[in-house]
Amino acid sequence: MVDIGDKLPKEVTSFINGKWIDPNPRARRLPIICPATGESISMLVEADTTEVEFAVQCAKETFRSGVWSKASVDDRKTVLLRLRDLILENKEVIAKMEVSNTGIPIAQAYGRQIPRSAMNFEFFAEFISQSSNPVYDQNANYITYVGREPVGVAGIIAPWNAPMALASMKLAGAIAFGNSCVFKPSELTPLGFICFMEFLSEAGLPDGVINMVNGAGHVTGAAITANEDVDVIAFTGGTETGRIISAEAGRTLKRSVTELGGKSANIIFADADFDRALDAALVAIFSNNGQQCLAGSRILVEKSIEDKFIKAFVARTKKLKIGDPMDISSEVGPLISKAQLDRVGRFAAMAREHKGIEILTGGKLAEGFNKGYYFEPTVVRAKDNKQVVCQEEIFGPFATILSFDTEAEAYAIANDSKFGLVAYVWSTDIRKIMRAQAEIRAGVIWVNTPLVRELRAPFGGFKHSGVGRDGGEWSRLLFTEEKTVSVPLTDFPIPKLGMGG
Ligand code: TXE
Repeated sequence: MVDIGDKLPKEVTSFINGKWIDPNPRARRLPIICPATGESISMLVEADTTEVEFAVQCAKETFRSGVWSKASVDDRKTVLLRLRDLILENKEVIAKMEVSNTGIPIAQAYGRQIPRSAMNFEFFAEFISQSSNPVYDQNANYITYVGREPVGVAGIIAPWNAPMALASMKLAGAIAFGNSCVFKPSELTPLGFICFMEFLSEAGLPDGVINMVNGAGHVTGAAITANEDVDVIAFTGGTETGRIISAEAGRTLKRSVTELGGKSANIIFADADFDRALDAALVAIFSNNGQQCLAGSRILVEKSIEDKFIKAFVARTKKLKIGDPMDISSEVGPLISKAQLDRVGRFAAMAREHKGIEILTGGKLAEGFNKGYYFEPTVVRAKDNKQVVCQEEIFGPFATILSFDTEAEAYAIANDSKFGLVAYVWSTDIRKIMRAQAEIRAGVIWVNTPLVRELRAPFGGFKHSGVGRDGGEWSRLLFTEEKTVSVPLTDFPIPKLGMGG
């Protein structure tokens, strides 16, 4: 067993140009809280605008030096694969750091978060070695090809709900294509990255390619987005923050991709494989403590199976094992923060007071915990999709069940949302499935499956769930500039100007 005690620094500073920055005595300190106890386990030393500027300039100089931006694809691939190996070799310590800081049950950190983080590096290592660029040879006088170059300095701003898995997708994409990065984890969850930063040079990544700055969004994050030398922003987080970041990217003319919230419909038709749909509905809303953008938080059940489904779903929800996230048998851990706990509690209070909503289980703090941010897995039945619990992203272990009579009604409810990230569809009728995927306005449709991430395919949302996509080719579009090069094949006639007498 790894004890993370000796890995936990008293203070977490920024990591710039291959080194931890000495703590600035005048910098603001923010406590890093363990959500299982509510206690502070370390302190974050906030990077101000000057420190962010220093990180950006290091990233820019590293980029200009060509040490990484012009490194061969084979060399970049080797480093990315080594990073994958280091994550897997050190999975125990990374998982524990991450869990101590996020409350994600450790079985899910081992089963999903850490393998996914490693896979992100492997995927982009393979991707860069296999991708090619188009050549246009239709014009007899020219051959025109499209080259690609890294964009420059990528600003990567990450959320707290799946810190390593989500940030590593952006980091791996950015560096695979030769960019340098200034990366800001959520101020709530920097701990998983402590070991990771130390692996960078061990993997052979030159200093200054990945720089990490720590601090609150409106201070450190805003300093990244406002910086004119940051060329591209990759953001995952809340919709309101996405709005601010997109506006700032527009003002400073940098490209950006935003992956935001969701209120995804999980449509279960009467002809579905009931047992699989039930298992998957639980996974889709209760894994990661319900704190995931792709959660199947609105379960739409066909009327004829409604009673049967609700009975089974509620019975299983009541049996979920809530507990210390470090315990391998825990299925639901604490929420990330007191603020998030209060937020989920407010939605439960609203549900309790609303005549059109029935709380079927949960709706209150979990019993048996005298500390930490534990909320009881909650299931409510709503009569009308217009109600707040059906419209807002609650981001907690909180499922809302609605019923429908017809296909048209199911699609109308699914689309009656400002979000459009994911939709789940359960049916054994292929024609119905094809109609569903055509009707539903969401970036990802999962048919008869819970969460699956195909990294080659685009991931992202319609409407308020974000702008842009990532994954294989879409990450390449984000993190590279295209350069169209035309080369003549013949001495075609060039008009002769200035020959007049
Ligand atoms: O996220 P924020 P919050 C949703 C979820 C949650 C809500 C709010 O509904 O309840 O968002 O969560 C940085 N300039 N999701 O407020 O603030 C911030 O420091 C630059 C969905 O905790 O968006 C952090 O690093 N950066 C979701 C990151 O943005 C700024 C994941 C995300 O935090 C900034 C998380 C600013 N002005 C929450 N303000 C998903 N899509 O998976 C904040 N940040």
